[in-house]
Amino acid sequence: MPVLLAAIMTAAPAEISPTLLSRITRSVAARLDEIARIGRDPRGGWSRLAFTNSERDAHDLFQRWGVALGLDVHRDSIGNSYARLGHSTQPAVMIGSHLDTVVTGGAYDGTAGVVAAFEALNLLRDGPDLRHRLEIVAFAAEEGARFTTPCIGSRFITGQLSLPALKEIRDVDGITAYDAARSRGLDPDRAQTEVWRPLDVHCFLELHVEQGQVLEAAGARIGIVEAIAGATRLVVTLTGAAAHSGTTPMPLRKDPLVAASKIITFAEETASRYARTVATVGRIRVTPDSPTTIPGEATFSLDVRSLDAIRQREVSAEIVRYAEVVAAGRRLGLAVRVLHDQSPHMLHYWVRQELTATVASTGTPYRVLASGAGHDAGVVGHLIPSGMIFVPSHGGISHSPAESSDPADIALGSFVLAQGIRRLDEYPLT
Ligand code: HGY
Ligand code: MN
Ligand code: MN
Repeated sequence: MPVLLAAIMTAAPAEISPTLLSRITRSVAARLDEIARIGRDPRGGWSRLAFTNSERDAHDLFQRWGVALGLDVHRDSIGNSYARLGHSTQPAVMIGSHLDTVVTGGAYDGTAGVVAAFEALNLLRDGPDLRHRLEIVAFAAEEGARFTTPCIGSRFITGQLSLPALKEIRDVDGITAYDAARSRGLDPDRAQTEVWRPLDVHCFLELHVEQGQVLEAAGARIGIVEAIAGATRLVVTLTGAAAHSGTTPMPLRKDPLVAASKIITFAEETASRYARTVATVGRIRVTPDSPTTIPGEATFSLDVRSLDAIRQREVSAEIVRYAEVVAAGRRLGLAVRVLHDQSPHMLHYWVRQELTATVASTGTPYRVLASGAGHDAGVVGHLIPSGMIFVPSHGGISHSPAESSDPADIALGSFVLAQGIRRLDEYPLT
């Protein structure tokens, strides 16, 4: 019998003991409480936006956690943080997620994965040495909340986002991601010397809250992710003529906001035709933004996501074509900018298989599922074998102060992550 198959066949089921689960749960809850003190938003939830003080404060806490565990900690020039166990020159098993949030976001999106990584490392350090170096990573600027473009930290450090592109990405105030990073003492110009080299990394694993309801509805406590939805992100600007709201007859108006409302409704109707495609307008701005003035300009974001790469682009194009018709019919100017376009990503088969075998061996109810949300694993996975473990989100709520998950589920996920690392460590890739 081949060695690998023998190893899988003889792997003893490794259920977690109630004592161990409650110990990890207490540690998870304590870490979550500690990081929850950073970036609270008076409007509710948390707003640790990309390249802001609160995101950097969260990375400082990451460094303190690493030092407290005696790990080698460091930060790269775009602000990703690392905590390394051991000095093996072997390729690394990297685990982690992100610490930034959306505006008034939740306490678990990204954070749960970084907390779980520390718990998994703690579990592994007590056992036999791993063949590979174990390294925790917290990516910077994963959310598109500030710059619309997501996963800036992971894309930049894996060579999928260039320095010139970093100087083109702007927030609503016109600040570039490059200047925002430098304003926090980071040095993107130096990153070219730090780009990850695929042969240095054995695999990357990310635990994340599901942000959907599949696990909860199925009564499952662990998800193994097989695919991550793609995203096309546009900014649509309609230009008309600002005018007096009282003296301008309806037929003579050139109102970009009414046109935008028709396009937004069309986007909803179009995406609703397809089960695995969604379209969202999360931000809209009008100028001069005055109650007694017909707007002169309306600008809105459009986020189209799908697990079907062709459908993702077809729906985006259909909405843009409709916008062209509406704008022409109302004698409005129209500008459409594509800020981000990433295809759906299938996570590496052998990593999924090892993670699935791992969770099956623990006797935990699980599901294999797709992710409608984007993740750093979908970026790193373009170069490095990557896998994802989900834990349930209550009510599927996320990107909201009401986002919540059970620390016990995150603890169980940490245990499965640790067991998965041990299996993947043995996987004969390098
Ligand atoms: O927006 C997303 O897909 C993820 O939460 N970054
Ligand atoms: Mn996330
Ligand atoms: Mn998110």
